Amino acid sequence: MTNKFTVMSPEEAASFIKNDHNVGFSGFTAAGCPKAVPAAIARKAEAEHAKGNPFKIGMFTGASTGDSIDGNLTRANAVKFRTPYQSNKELRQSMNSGETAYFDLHLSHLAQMIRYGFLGKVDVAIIEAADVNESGEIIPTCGVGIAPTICQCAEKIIIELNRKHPAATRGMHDIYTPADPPLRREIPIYKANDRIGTPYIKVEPSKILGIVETELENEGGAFTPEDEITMRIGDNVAGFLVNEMAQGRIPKSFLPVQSGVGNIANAVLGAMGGNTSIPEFNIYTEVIQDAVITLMKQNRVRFASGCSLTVSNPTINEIYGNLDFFKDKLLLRPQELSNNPEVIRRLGLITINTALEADIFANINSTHVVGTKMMNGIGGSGDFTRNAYLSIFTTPSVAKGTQISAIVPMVSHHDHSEHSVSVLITEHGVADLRGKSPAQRAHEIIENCAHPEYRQLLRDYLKLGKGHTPHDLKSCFAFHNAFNETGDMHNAKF
Ligand code: 0RQ
Repeated sequence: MTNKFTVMSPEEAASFIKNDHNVGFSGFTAAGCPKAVPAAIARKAEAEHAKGNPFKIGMFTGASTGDSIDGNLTRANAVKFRTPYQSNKELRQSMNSGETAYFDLHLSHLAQMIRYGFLGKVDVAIIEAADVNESGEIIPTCGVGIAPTICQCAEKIIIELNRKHPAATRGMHDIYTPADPPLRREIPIYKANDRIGTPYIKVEPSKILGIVETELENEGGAFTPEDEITMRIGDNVAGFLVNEMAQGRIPKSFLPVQSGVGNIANAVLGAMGGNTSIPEFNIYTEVIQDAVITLMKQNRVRFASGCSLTVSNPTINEIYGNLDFFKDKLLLRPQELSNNPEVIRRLGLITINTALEADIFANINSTHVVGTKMMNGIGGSGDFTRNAYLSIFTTPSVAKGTQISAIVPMVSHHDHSEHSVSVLITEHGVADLRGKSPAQRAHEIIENCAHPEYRQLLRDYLKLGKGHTPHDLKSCFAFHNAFNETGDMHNAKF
C-alpha cells in the first residue's frame, strides 16, 4: 500500500541529498541495498562537480553493498567517508590510495554507535522495501543490516519499493532494537529460531519523503565452483567436527553454526552438509549463502537466522517462488542481533571464518594485504570469533601460486588474537590449539597447516625465537619483506 506517500523518480529523491549529508543505506552485502536512488545521487554528484560545486556524502551501510552504491558513488568521487565492511574493487583502490576516508568497525557495533551519536548524524536513510503501509510499517527486502537504526536516527527516509521482492515476505524478518544503556536488558534469544521483534520496521510516516518504485534484480555475484583446495578445507573442517562429537566435546544434537563469507565458507558448509555423521543443524550467522539453501532442501539445515540472504538470483527467485517451504525456516534480523556477542555466547556457536594470513601462534589478519592495504574489513569475524563456543579459522595455506605463505612468523596486521582462536584449518590439516602454549601452537600450525614448501623456513624462524612466545623481532617480518622486495616469500632470509 503506497497511496499515502508521494511516488517520485530517483532524480527527485536524489534532490533531497545535499553535499556533506550523511546517508544511511539499508541492506547487507548487495542484498537489501537500494539501487536506483544511489545511482541517481552519483549522477547528481557528477553534475555538481561539472559545475565546479563540491558534492560528497558520508556513507553508513550494513556491510558491503552492490555496485549501485559503492561502485557508482566511488566513480563519481562522491564519498566523504565510508563505514563499515566493503568489497568493491574501485572503492578499495580509492581507500588504499588515501582518496576515500574509510573506518572499519565490528559489524555488531555500528548501529549502537550511530545511536550513541559517536559517528555524527544521519541526514537521510534510503531503504529498499518489499512493502510499506500508511502506518509506517516497512518490510525490508533480503538484507536488514542497520536499517532499523538509520530509520530511527535519520531526519528523513526515502523508500525504494522493489517489486522483485514480494510483500508476502512479511513474517520473514525479526526487527528489534535493544534499549541503550543504562536501560539495556538481556536480548531474549535462547534458540536460533526464537522470534523477539516485529516483522516490520516501524517509522513515523511523516518522516518518509517519498517512494521510488523499482523492479531491479539483486546485484549478487554467483559463487566460484568449489575447487580441490576449498573442498579439502571443507572436508578437514567436517572431519574435525565429527571427531569433536565423538569425543563428547560437541553435544550429539550439535550446536548452531556461523560460517563466514566467500567461497571457502560455502565449501565448508557443503562439506558439513555432505557428512552424515553431523546431524541436521541450525545456522545462526550473518550472511546466509547459497549452500545453506541447498542444505535446507536436503533437510540437512533445519533453520537459518541471519542478517541477509546473500544468494544468487536463481536462488532468491526459488525462495520467493516457494515461500510456503522457506518462510518458517529463515529469519532475517538486524546485524546487532545476528552478530550480538551476548547471543553468540549463549547459543554456543561453532564459528568458522576465513583468514588472509595467520601467524605460527594463531594470531589472525583478516583485513590487510601485507600489512598495509585494506582488503574488505573485519566484518562480523570479530563478533563471532571472540564469543564462540568453538572458533575455527580456515585459509588456503598459500596465495598467488605459492609465492605468498598464509602462515607467517608474525601477522602483518592483527585482527583476532591468539586468545580467541581455538582451531586453524588449511587444506593440509588441522591445528587444534586449545590448551597449548605458544611453542606448542607453533609446532601444530607449522607441521599440520603450513604449505610443505614453507615448513622448513618456519621451523628455522622458530629456532631464532626466545621467551614464552618465541619471536625474533629482527626477522619476524622476513616473509613480508621478501615478498615486497622479490615478489616471493620463499626468499625470506633471517
Ligand atoms: O586474491 O582476489 O586477487 O584472487 O586475497 O582470497 O582465498 O579467495 O578468500 O574470498 O574467502 O576472502 C579474508 C578476504 C578471504 C574474507 C577474506 C588474496 C587471494 C585473493 C581473496 P584475488 P580467497 P576469500 C563474517 C565473516 C573478513 C570478514 C569476515 C574476508 C583474495 O574472508 O573479507 O570474516 N574476511 N567476515 O589471492 C595477500 C595473503 C593472502 C592474499 C589471500 N596472505 N596475502 N593476498 N590473498 N591470502 C561472519 C559471517 O557470518 C558471514
